Amino acid sequence: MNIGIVCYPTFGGSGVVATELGKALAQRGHRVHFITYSQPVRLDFFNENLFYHEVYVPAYPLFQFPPYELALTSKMVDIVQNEKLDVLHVHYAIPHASAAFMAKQILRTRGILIPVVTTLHGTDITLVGKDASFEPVVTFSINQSDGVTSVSADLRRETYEYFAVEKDITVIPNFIDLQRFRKQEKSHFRAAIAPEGEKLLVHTSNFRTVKRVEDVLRIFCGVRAEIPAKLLLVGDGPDRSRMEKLARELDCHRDLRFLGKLEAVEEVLSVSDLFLMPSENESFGLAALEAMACEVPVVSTNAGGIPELNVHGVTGTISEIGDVPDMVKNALYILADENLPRFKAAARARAEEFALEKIVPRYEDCYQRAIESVAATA
Ligand code: GMT
Repeated sequence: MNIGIVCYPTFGGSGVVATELGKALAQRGHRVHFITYSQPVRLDFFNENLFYHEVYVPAYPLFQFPPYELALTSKMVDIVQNEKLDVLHVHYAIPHASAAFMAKQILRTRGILIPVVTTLHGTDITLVGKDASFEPVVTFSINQSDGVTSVSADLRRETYEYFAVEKDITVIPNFIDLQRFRKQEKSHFRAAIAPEGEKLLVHTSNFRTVKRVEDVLRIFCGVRAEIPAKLLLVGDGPDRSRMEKLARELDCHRDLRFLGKLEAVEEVLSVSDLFLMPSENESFGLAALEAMACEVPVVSTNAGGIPELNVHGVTGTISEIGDVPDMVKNALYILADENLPRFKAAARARAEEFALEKIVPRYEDCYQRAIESVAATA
């Protein structure tokens, strides 16, 4: 197939999923065209089946808000027509699904029928999409898509609950490249970070409010009060400097490290014992899946789709959002020497259920169904 992928080319989960999907589809022989405003971070190599088309928004004094959606629409029209795409797959509803709808209408006037598949990733529904500023457009463009997928059953439930969506939503969970995300031998790194054999806790996120990084610090303090432990924080975002201040106030700053936006997150996960995900909202929890693939169990909340990944008492534990004492208790239980090996093994085994090779064909099926449904209307 000749596939167009539209996504946010950032460090965020939706961009990562879109990019990894495109790479996997290219490996499977499809031609994949990325249409975004900058080169996706994980797309920095040559592959004969991968193409990148940059969306350029011209500056003009009249534009207080540059009309990205229009430039994106025009680029989609251009690429669908000239590269003869079979399907357009847009990740994150806002504004990609509505831009795709407009592109589809323009192409129809040129005698081209392009099927559109929209993947809902989370905050496009749970946070931003619900806002009255966007809701009518989100509802309409989801209903106008020829295929709709969501990354968890919980996100599908929430979409039906808050939006007048009539379309069938197919759940296709996040997936993982088990070759890249596996426990690697990095004992020198571990010795440098935890020279006294301390337990290593880790958190990776975009440091936004929904991640509740404050709870990460408080859980860590609770654990460190009982056993020797260190904390690694990967990523960056709006709450980072507030968290640095809080770490000093809690007097745990000497036992933790803010590592910033690391590309090779699997190296940090390889030396870690426990992943903390106290999120308030999490449609799936790709960061937890990456940890589990590296044999790191997860202490998480029951937010959104996390329980569809993390199995309480098996691959980690689940607590109520904000219940820091419970998460401290659970962390200490998992980290106990008699429990940790079985949690680690179970985390990896669970991650294997989300192997890229198992999940990517489900997107191919979805494209095929969308292509057939549009052909049937011709
Ligand atoms: O985690 C984030 O805040 C980034 C966000 C995004 O849209 O890039 O991630 C969302 O999509 C990921 C990939 O499908 C999911 O694994 C994350 O759980 C989801 N984040 C939230 O729902 C908060």
